[in-house]
Amino acid sequence: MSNVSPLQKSRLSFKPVLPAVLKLPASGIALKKGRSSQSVADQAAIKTLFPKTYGQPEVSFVKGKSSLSSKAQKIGVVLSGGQAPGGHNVVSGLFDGLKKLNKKSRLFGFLGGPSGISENKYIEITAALIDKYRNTGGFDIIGSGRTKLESEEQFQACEKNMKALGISALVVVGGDDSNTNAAVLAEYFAAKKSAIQVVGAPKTIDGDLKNRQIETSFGFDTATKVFSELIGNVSRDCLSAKKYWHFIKLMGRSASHIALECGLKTQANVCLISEEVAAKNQTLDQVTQQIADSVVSRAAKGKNYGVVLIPEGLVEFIPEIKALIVELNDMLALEETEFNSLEGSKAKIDYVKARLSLSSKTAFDSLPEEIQGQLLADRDPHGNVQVSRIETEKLLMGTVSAKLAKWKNEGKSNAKFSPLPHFFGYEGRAANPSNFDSNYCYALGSAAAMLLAAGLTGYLASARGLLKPSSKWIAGGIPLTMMMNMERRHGQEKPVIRKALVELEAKPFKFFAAHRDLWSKEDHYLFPGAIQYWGPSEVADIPTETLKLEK
Ligand code: FBP
Repeated sequence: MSNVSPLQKSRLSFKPVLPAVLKLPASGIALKKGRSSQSVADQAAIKTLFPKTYGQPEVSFVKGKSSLSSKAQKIGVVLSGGQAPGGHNVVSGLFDGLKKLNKKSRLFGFLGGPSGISENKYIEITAALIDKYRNTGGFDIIGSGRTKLESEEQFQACEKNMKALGISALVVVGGDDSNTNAAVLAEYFAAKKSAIQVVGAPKTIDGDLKNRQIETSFGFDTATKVFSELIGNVSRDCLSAKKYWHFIKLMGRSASHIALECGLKTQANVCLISEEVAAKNQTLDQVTQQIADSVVSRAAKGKNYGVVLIPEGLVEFIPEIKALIVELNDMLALEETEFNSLEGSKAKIDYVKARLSLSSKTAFDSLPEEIQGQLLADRDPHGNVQVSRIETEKLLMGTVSAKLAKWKNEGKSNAKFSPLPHFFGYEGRAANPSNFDSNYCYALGSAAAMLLAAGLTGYLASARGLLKPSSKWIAGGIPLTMMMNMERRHGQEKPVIRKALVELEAKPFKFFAAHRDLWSKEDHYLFPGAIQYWGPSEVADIPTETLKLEK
């Protein structure tokens, strides 16, 4: 028996279509520079922290006389953070781009994420190796990790290891936090007059690394297609069995882009948007009421079933829980050693209860013990609560059940309610990339190779005009500092790439808001089905609803 499935075999031979300019011989690719840039906010602070890399211009590649270096180079690449479909194509696009510039150039992959650089764990990425991973999902070619590189010692170790290998540039494939690290590293190397360049690629299924210059992060397209297929299947099951309410938590960390995209694609009965909850200052009770209202109004029509989509980060946006989390984050950062020395969940819960402000203690006390424990679980290396570990779907199943029981006692409703929890996240993160993500990632990798050949550092590779066929995309680079602002992390103000949350004034949310009442009361489910790789363009190249509506 073969060790690859027929689909795997076929995807390995798929040839991504590059933006036309990147298909030209390297001697015909010129660099076009825009105006000097400004950070998205806190300009003075960011400029002071990034004196060498602040203010660089946006750049794009155009047909013309090349100023790209074709010197043979050794380049490092690292995959950072959560998996996102298409990561392997960033590596293959980078590999092919480097070889196009000079056949003698070599690519090294640091193993297991950023710690691979500081700990000197790497492999050489050869043609034979990359050919096994083209157009495949996952990050398994070199693995990934969430170690944050931030100390002077780590930077020195990275520099020493890369110099020993003869590496002149590093490509960081990561989300907002990892690319913030990339910006800091680029500045560090530039300030030390070290010749090591750093370029990033915008990765994350969460869709929150986007802005006026970056239209979407890679992986969002595929992951939301996988989740929407599953949600569509669950909705069809609802229509058939007519007996369950499915509470589906969807990955996405703080931002609700994934929930909104899946809501638009499947027209589920309820789709919560954390950013709206925050804007309306909705309490947990009000969020509960919104779902319970849908249960009751559907029950009145004999529909004792439904689908609720819950963004992973919801709890961080419910005002009383948000304030609680901010307090907990600061407390756990400042009192880390003492807190970590406590044995068992009960001792930890008692410890924080004794130290919380009155309002946060009230919010904490209102939560079931399981959720309390989840809120105290380890922070990620960037100091964030790991929202994937908080079972918000179960929390809401409980609060909705309680509200319906209360209404029953009061004689207000007798709705049948049988809820089931789901969490879709890991199911979509390592999926075979869609045609869009295959092309997008390959273009990003290729653009990264050209940015390095142009001698640039502190940039994020970009491809724009994404609703057009990939041959028409504009490839280039965006200065990392342009996307930065100051935010509170680990109890301190830090320069970070600004996370893009769902904008309530933008078209995707407005379209959703205009239709959700109907979707809540009636059965207007859509069944997107599995990702298609062949067939008519309207099914094989279907863009995200978010991108379509935004444009
Ligand atoms: P990135 O931000 O690194 O792309 O990760 C995205 C994500 O999939 C989130 O949606 C989720 O909250 C988190 O990773 C889960 O992290 P882990 O893999 O550590 O469980």
